[in-house]
Amino acid sequence: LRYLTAGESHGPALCAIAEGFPAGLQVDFGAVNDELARRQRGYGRGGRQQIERDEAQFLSGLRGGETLGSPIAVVVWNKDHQSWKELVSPYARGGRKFTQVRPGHADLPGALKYGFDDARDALERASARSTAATVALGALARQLLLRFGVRVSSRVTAIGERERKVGLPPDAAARAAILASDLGVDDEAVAAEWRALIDAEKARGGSIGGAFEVYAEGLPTGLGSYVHPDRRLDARLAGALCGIPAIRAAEIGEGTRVELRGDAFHDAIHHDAARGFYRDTNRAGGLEAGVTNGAPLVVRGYMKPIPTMTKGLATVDLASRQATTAKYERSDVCAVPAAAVVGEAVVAWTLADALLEKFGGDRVGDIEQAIEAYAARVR
Ligand code: EPS
Repeated sequence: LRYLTAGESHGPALCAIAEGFPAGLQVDFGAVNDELARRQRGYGRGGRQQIERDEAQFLSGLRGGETLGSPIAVVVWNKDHQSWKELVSPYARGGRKFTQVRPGHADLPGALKYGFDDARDALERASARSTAATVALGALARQLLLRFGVRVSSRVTAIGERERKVGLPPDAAARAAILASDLGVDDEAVAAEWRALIDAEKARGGSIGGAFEVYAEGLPTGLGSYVHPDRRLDARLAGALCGIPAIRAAEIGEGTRVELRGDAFHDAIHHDAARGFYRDTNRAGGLEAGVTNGAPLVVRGYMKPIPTMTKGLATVDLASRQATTAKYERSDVCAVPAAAVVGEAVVAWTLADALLEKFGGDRVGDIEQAIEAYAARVR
């Protein structure tokens, strides 16, 4: 299973092609668009989300809503392109050059690497707007996983200095609360605190980061492998999370709890006939040696504050090499709730890939049978 995305933030569209998706999945298009809408929400977002109403338009790989095993192409059109079509398009280039490069964004390293005198040539692609395409594909992976009883969810666990790690997938009531929350959290008191932090940051002219947990319940034991570093599912998940713009760290389970000793850290193993092998604790986050162990997957992504701020940081002008302040362009003060939705998408994709590797990937019904036979063996 593999995919590519393409598109610029203010270009005509974001698009993606997925290859290796199995045949026989009836896709719920409404649920795909629900994921796109979730990605657009969140307290602290900027003006762009008022302009867009992201919708996935599928071009290939399905017939009558059912996947065919052939490449799936999907487009999310940029409404805002109407205002930018003379500035950013394969056919037009315009506007003032962007030279007051923002520390923390792709502006300077991108311009130097590719030889641009206008940082827009880098920043348009580097923008997290590209994650709309990722989420459209992630929504397919999530539906595929659900078909095999695997549910992916998330919650925001930190905004700024207020971290509240949970480490447990939300139950049905908590999931509903998280979906309804503008901060992706099932605790309104915490959300109120976080809103105040975001408001204060907006007033300062700054930006604020945070963290989120992504969960997957119902995973079969044995996805991923320990036999080689690039087959370890923990490494693949960390790579997927750190591939999201602004994500600077990933944690598997309680992986950063370096103060715990071995006997307090590892999850004792039990067995009974009804449940098979199980653990009462889950500090491993559902992964041992890069392999799923049947416990819920728990991974965390940490997002740095967005580099675009009304309070421009000290920088150097790309053209004159003179000291200046960074240019401000419309942006978000906080996009952590959106990053959590993208986190779900990339985790779902990575898990779907690992699942197809283990159980084969042509047709949904074949995979289902393979999973059942395997589940009986490992019990
Ligand atoms: C984004 C759209 C962008 C930004 C944001 C993500 O729209 P615009 O640049 O038109 O405001 O709001 O991009 C960034 C945070 C960034 O640093 O580039 C989106 O749809 O997610």
